[in-house]
Amino acid sequence: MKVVARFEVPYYQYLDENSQLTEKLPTFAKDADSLAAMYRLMTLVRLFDTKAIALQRTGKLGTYPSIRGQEAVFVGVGHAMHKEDIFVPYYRDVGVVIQRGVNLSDILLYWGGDERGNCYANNKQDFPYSVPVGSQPLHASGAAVALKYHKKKAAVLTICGDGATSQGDFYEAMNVAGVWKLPVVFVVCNNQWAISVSRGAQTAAQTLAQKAIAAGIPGEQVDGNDIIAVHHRVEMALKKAREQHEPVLLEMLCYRQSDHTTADDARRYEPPKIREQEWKKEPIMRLRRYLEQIGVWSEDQEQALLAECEHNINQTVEDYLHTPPQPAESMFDYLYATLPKAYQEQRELVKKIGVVHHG
Ligand SMILES: Cc1ncc(C[n+]2csc(CCOP(=O)(O)OP(=O)(O)O)c2C)c(N)n1
Ligand SMILES: [Mg+2]
Repeated sequence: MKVVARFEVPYYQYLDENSQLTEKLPTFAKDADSLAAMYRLMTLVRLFDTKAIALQRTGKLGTYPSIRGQEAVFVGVGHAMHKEDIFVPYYRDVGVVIQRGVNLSDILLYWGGDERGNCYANNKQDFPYSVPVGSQPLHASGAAVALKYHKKKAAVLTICGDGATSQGDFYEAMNVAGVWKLPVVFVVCNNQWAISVSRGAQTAAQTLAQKAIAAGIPGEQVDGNDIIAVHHRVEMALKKAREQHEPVLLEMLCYRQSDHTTADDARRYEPPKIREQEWKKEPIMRLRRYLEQIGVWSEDQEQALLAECEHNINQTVEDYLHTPPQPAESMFDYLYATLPKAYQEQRELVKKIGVVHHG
């Protein structure tokens, strides 16, 4: 017997759960303003998330998937992307899309059941939210083919969950990215759950990052609660994708500090105490303590930020609640470029009955 190949999966962390540096900081993180900007965004996302759940609980929003505890993954990714890159989201990506010109009120509109919220006014190049699990990596590889064909100096980035990595689509997307050398970055938000299916029940693979190896591309694990690590690895990955057409898979380790969506009740399957233990690693307090240590954040700034976020979110909710609803037949208008005949008849029928759709 001889060994024909060996593979390694690196793990990246800069700021540990006690807000101590574990490595020399990457260049971007020496800019305290940049870190403070990400801190502000994570805080906004968390408060928005809390408000969205309250809206759903009071009957003013449809089913909503929380990003509580996973803010660093999404805000870090969004902050590292360039404007000309293309983003292919799944459904937890508020922290990215708000950095790509999407209004918070559009996000509420979408989760209120109004597809106009998914037709971003200020961003025509990114893909809309997509709920089918595992569809996003394939779309991303497809978009990357287009970028390469047009010789654009840009990359595609997509995010999916840990559960999605069990789908054949996920492997197919990475395989084609590897063999055709596509400018694409695959990010997995490993929040340890696919609804009620735990990470351990999902796959026997030791890491999700190693799934890249079969496709001939590198895979890395990243502390997804450390926004410095998230930002840095995404920044490096995008640079390689843009300049050398080298795809990569980044597995972001974090924890879902919520039910799967507002339609779920995790008490039925989540072992007790895990959430509390994982909370010690959560990303926002971790960065805040670090910013305080280096003297760029204070209690006064914190209070001012909370007031500013509250004001913005209240305004957003007002905008959302005062958006005139679409007529009921609009439900037929967003799936097909040309509506098949059978649906045309149904559309006319709904129009005649005149039901009004209330978000
Ligand atoms: C193709 C498909 N199958 C099933 C579902 C139902 N579903 C919605 S989310 C989800 C779990 C996804 O888990 P994961 O990929 O880990 O992402 P997370 O929601 O945890 O971020 C499932 C099974 C779906 N949306 N699409
Ligand atoms: Mg998951």
